Amino acid sequence: MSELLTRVGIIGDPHAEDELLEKAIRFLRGEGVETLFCTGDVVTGRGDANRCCRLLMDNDVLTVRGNHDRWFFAPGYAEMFADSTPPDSIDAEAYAFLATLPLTRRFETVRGTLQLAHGTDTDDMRGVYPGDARWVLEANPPLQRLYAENVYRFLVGGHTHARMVRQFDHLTIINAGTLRRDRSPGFLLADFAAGAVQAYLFDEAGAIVPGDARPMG
Ligand SMILES: [Mn+2]
Repeated sequence: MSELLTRVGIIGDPHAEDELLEKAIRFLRGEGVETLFCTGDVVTGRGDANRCCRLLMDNDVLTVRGNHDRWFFAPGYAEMFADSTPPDSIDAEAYAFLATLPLTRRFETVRGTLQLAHGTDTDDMRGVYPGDARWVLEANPPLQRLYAENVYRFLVGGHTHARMVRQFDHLTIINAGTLRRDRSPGFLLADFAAGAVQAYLFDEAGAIVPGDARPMG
């Protein structure tokens, strides 16, 4: 049996922000964090997506595929967004990395089983927002399924770019937000032994400052 996870660095949708991704990884490593997660959407953004892939590969960041990483391989992606990642900017190794990202990954923490996904379970377009009311949550089939199956104690997801820790009885959803410069970039350090999630934010100068600390429930 593999070791149970205790402290995990969680990086939300990078969207090609290679400089902030490098800073986040370096900071978390400096804090002694061994396990790093990334919720995907590596491509689409103004920075260097190829370098983001390189950073994720070289630092063994456990990454899942986002909808943008899926669209990258679809016809018409290059014209889909003003900041679509140019396909010819991605080298062969990064291309293979993006092409083989899993949709979800399962881990065991000291506090229970965890799913890493981009959206909610295998639906990479379905996020849970901090303000989702009961009727919205009830109309979210993958969330209802995860809740009913009761296999996972934690869902670490991205997609919404909205940083949050939200608990539904036996299921806690953790979202690290995004690294996009135009969307309050930041990341999380989740301590499953202590039961706390610490946010870190990038200020306007790109320096890392502590944000809220939230209990996991
Ligand atoms: Mn995204």
